[in-house]
Amino acid sequence: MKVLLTGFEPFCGEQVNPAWEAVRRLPDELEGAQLVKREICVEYDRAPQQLRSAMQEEAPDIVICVGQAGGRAGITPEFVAINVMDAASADNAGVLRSGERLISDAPDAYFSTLPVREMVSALREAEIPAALSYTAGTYVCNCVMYHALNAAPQGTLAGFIHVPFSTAQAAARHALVPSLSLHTMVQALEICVRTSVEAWRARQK
Ligand code: PCA
Repeated sequence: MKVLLTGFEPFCGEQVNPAWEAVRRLPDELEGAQLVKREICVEYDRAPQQLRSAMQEEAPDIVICVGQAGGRAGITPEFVAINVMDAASADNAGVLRSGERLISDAPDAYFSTLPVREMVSALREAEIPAALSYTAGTYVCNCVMYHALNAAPQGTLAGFIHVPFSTAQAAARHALVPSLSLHTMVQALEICVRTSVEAWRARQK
């Protein structure tokens, strides 16, 4: 079986995106599952295309997209993606969106099909701060999560996890912001992959 993981390029003036930095450090195999990793851009128009092409090429059983949520203090699996783009910041192509739907004739929202509650429990069990999040925002992360769920064939688990700033990003700032080490983020993603693989296998029985 195959797990597709995506992480974003840096955005909003940051030098790195801890989401991609953590995703690219994951092993190529975990729990007997092959892990395929892709970096995607922070652009409303191109990011969904990049994700959809990767999903078509790889035909994964599980899709886990990962993004940075600066200011959050732990790992936050996302519960829901909503059909809107609406952010004060422009994307990396300079595009601003204010209230447009992502896909005009598609549902208002999709719930994650990843085992988000089990992920949060397993993360806490491993002493990694984590909480379920009920908003993935209205910027490119929500956009990618929505497209992942819209594109996922029946039986494919898909969803999104936000990670905080890395300690390196936080240390580069004068004001204190919450952060986790990349090492912890990699550990956290491994736990999330394991939990998802278990959930996928349980469904096959
Ligand atoms: N975080 C942004 C977009 C890219 C990323 O890593 C977001 O939360 O929408």
